Amino acid sequence: MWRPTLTIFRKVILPSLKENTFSKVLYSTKTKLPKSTAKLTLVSASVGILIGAGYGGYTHYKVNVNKRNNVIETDEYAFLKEAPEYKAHYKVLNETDFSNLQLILFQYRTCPFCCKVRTYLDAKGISYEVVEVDAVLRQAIKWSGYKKVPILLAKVEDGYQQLLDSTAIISVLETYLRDKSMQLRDIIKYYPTTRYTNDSGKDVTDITNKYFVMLNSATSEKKKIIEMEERDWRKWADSVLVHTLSPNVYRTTEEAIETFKWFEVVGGWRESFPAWEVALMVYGGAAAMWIISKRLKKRHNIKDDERQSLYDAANDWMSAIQKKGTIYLGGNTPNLADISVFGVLCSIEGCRAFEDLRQNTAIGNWFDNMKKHLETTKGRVIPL
Ligand SMILES: N[C@@H](CCC(=O)N[C@@H](CS)C(=O)NCC(=O)O)C(=O)O
Repeated sequence: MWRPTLTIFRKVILPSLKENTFSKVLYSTKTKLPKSTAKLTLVSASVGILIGAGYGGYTHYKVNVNKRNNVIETDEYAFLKEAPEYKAHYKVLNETDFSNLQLILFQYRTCPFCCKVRTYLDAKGISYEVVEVDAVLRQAIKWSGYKKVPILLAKVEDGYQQLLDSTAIISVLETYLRDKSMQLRDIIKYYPTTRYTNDSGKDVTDITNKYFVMLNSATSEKKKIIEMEERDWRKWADSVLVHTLSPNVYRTTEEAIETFKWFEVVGGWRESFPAWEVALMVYGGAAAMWIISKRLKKRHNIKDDERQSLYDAANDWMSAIQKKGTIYLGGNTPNLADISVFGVLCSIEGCRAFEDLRQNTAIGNWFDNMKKHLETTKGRVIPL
């Protein structure tokens, strides 16, 4: 479940939960309406959602209006003297982890950016704790000024250092692992956060240098070319591949519901929320995302046949690897680009779109090799 979904949850579904009217509509439609009317139900639910979204969007605008058109360097790397109160859901423990890192990952289970960070930690054999953030209230990250996930909290000498943005997190940790003489708190100085207004008039936070791993020693020309290729594919994962996901997994109302039912299972929603709220999240979320995905499709120039854009992306990636004649883009072991592409794709692993992707492109082989590789590097999962 990624960004637009969550925004809908908070700004639309949550207010409607409070008012308790919208929830009644969705709850009763789930249990009583015959399947043939499901689409109609979704459409009417969506109208309500859009009205709510309009309100949510307006309040958001009011809060941020003063910052328009400025590029501001900010300090979002909160430093905490003590760990915030948190409840980890599980930990990944790797006895052979010599990184000296103590990490807590705040995540949504099926967010592609969180999947990227988990894939990185698993590929490097790092131990970490995982806190599943409730997508509606986001209580678990209230301590942070940063409103998105993933957030990684790293224990450092005199406290806890917040790291943010999946790509920056990976670059910061990779810089540290390559030269442990540098402290995380010094490394983040190479990755300042900036806030600016993008072309659509939206305030966004970004991190300078986030695709760069900082190296102390000079590298050969040959290595520089390899590193540039790795960076380019990491960027591609964030700016192309990730945008093919929503239009595909929410392509039809049926697929959108299927996708949300998969979120429900892997996210353990039934264990965490009452049945009526789960129904609301599944059917309300599916309705909202079905509509929003059409807008995203236009915004990101996804083809009329959305599957084709997904297949094209997979084919581009696979032809880069095939050109090299290696198992991974990184050769015999995955590099940061392999990790990023795998992370993004495994966020839709349980969806019909992913099954179609396997059937219609050659990506399945590479994906399975990645999975096998990660089984050899990842620690044991210990439920808490
Ligand atoms: N560039 C960020 C994007 C993170 C992101 O957009 N996360 C989504 C979840 S998939 C989120 O937290 N959205 C909440 C919101 O936008 O309010 C990264 O790579 O970590």
